[in-house]
Amino acid sequence: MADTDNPLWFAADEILVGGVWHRPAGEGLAVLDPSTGAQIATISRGGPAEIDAAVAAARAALHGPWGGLTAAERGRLMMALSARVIERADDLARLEALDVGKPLRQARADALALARYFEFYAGACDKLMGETIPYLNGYTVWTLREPHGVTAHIVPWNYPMQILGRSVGAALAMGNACVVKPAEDACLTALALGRLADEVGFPPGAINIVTGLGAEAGAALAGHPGVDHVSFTGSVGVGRAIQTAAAANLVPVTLELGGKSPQLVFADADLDRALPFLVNAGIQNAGQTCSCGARVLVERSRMDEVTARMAAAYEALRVGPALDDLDVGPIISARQKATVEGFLAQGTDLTTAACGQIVDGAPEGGFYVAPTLFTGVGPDHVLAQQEIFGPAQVIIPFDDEAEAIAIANGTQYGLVAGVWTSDLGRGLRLTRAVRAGQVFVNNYGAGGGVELPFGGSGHSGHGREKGFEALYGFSTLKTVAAWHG
Ligand code: TXE
Repeated sequence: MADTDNPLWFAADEILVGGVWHRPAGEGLAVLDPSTGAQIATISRGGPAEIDAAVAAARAALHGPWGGLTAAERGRLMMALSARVIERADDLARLEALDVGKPLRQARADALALARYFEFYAGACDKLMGETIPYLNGYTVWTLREPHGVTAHIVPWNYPMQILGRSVGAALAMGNACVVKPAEDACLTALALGRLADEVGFPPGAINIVTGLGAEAGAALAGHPGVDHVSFTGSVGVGRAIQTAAAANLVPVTLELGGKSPQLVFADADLDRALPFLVNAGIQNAGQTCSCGARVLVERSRMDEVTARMAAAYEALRVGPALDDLDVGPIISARQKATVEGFLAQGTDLTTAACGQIVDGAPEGGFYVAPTLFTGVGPDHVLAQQEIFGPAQVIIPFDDEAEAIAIANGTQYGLVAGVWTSDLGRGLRLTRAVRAGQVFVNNYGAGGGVELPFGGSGHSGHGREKGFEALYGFSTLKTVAAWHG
């Protein structure tokens, strides 16, 4: 640890409003370590009053020092924050591992991704330009990209650092002032980021962070009349509630609501290359990943081989405490563990191809679930249709390309798809035919590059985060027509 052996080097029960850290009155909320079930911190239970104050502080920042910065100055601050995150990457990783339960190296990758988002968007601050438009004689017409104003960021618990980086990074780059409501199950790294932003000199109110429950602080933020844009990543049901709340104020929303993403394996696929991707896309972060490659669709002639090889990989998986840095950590909470187990119980009459192992000595109170690979699952079965959000995948055979496409597109989601084939023509055809916001040919995830726009359609939500595309979402366009005769 840089400062102290205590992984929490700041007061977790303080919230950040207008550049001031303070502790709201009232009982806080317990933060549990999913690896042990033990309480590791208490956070504040912010509510409508704290959200009101944070929105007002963000508005004031737009008219204060933050709003007065040039784009290049914003970029320098963001670059400084990126560098600070890299300096503290080990501390942030440890904090995230304790808070979310993700294996340490995955948590460290998330910290570096957070830094990379700020680096990418720092560089973009002064590079998004308007255009001039040829028009009637006597007029000069041009467009200006402007911030929405106050942006709300309601963040889930599965990738707190990455999701914060992609959404707050892009919003700040465009000059918005942010109000962040992290997930009650995992908000320690968001609070840490607020501290680091202070250290590098972010002006008061540019980033405000209010912890609390979704139904209280989250709902108050989503429907707040002082908010100009809402960015949400989370469940379909809450996404719908947020869009409804934002509709009252007629403000735009970006929704990223997860999926049931297919990985299509054709008979001519290079299985040696595909296999690690096929498995990792299902079990990374214990399957609690919006882009989880939960459905593995395999051309029938190679079904047995893929099943056997994936089963062998599953049997080698070791599940245990985050700080032991094994293949799979615990599920975030007892509630989510029960949800995942409820899904798995619906597969007991099916063929279970393989299970991973929870290591001996894993703490009794931890929220562990053994990774499970199912075969014999029809495309319409609940396990092949609904987001389990746990370490489980289904393998489904198909007979030809048309059937593969029909199964791939046969859910309400449309977030990500992977296509494995050595026929480039087929690979390209599939990129068109599959309903998804991101399609990967002979890979899955492309290393999670921050440059790649991300988002979905249908129940996966709408709008795009990441890449340059996010900058359009976090800004509005003003057209200016000047008559000069
Ligand atoms: O999510 P919630 P939960 C999916 C996944 C998972 C399921 C349930 O399938 O099993 O959702 O997870 C805030 N107004 N994903 O219940 O409730 C909440 O405080 C405003 C997919 O934990 O959607 C948290 O900050 N905000 C996903 C955030 O919403 C509200 C990531 C997400 O919590 C609110 C997470 C309300 N009424 C879950 N209620 C992905 N796409 O990656 C809650 N929140």
